[in-house]
Amino acid sequence: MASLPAFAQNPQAFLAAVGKDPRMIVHDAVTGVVETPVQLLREHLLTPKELLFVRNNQLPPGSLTLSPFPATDWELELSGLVAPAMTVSFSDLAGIEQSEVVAVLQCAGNGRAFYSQTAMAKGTQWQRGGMGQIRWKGVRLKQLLDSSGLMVDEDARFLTAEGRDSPASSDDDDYEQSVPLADVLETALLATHMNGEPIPAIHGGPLRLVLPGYYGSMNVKWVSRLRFEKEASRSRHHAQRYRTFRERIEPGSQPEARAETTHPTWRQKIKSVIWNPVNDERRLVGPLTVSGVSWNDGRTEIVAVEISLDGGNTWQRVNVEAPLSPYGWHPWNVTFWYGWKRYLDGGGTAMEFRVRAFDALGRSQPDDGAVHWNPSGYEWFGVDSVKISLH
Ligand SMILES: Nc1nc2c(c(=O)[nH]1)N[C@H]1C(S)=C(S)[C@@H](COP(=O)(O)O)O[C@H]1N2
Ligand SMILES: [Mo]
Repeated sequence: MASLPAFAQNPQAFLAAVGKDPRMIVHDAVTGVVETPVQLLREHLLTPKELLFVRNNQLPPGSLTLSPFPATDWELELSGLVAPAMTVSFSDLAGIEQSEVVAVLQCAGNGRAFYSQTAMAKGTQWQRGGMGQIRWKGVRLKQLLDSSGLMVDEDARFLTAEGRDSPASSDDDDYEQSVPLADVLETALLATHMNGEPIPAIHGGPLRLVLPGYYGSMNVKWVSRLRFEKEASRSRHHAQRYRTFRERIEPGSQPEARAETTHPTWRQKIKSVIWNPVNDERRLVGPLTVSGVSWNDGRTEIVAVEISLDGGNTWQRVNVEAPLSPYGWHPWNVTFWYGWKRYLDGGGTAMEFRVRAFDALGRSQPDDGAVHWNPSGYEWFGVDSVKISLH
């Protein structure tokens, strides 16, 4: 790359320049890839902008900041199998009925580091903090189509979103993603606000496609064009990256990602994260509260969250609180007042908590998440495990 900004050499300076909390974990200070430490994530039910993870493949000039992106001349083009093709200005959107949705924004690579305990999975080694919960506001795609009198041809099977960012090198494909149109038509939001403020530039302002229930990768930032098409995008980012294998594959193997053998990282898998205590934390012997969150793709309820203190032999239910939205975190907690000391590792001081969730479709999390190992380490949703020591 030509000339890097000075702060790219220095994670601390990078965070200061962008406006993020100085305690964030910097994975890449050039394009901006930053993870939230779990201790900070658990402090808020709506993740503040200073603490929200960042994942950029590439980015538009001037967008490495928490300040809003200038919206004055922003336009969104609607093209393909839609009639009439149309361009909407940012100010047009303000005149259309507004909607809000709370949703988990999670990178498809969140948890990749846990696959790497079995065999290295290529990419940023995210642990638990490649996610946050956000309240988005904007115009529903359906509302925009209806209020503008647009007709989508029934041959249109995919919605492809293009961002205004461009590839880091001229021989790379642009970042764009396709999702099944019928599945998102009612829920897709053209978001202008994040937690009550204009979307910060680094998070895709002034306009971002928000797809509740879908992995972060599909939530295209700086969205400038929506294409309604028969086929999905051929961009490398959609056709070769952000895909998992339909069949189980051998950890460490590198099969080619072909359309017939893989699936895009679309709807989020059911998942749980223990955020209190955190791994390797030392705790005093005494009453012990364990808490965290579970969520799924929002299509059906989470019906139970269970914890095991004995390596998965026996499980008990924890208290699950109502989520802010079906697409949101379901906070849970359990307090052990007595009796748990017998689970101390061989009379020692180490203790492990394992947590899994179930939804009304009977979906749950594998005991060993590595059964879904894939070369790029996407969609980790194994039973979460945290070990602490007591003294
Ligand atoms: N235009 C554009 N949109 C994008 C990306 C990108 O590189 N360019 N990255 C995607 C990925 S992989 C993720 S995980 C989320 C991250 O959103 P955030 O940076 O606001 O946390 O944005 C998605 N949308
Ligand atoms: Mo991502």
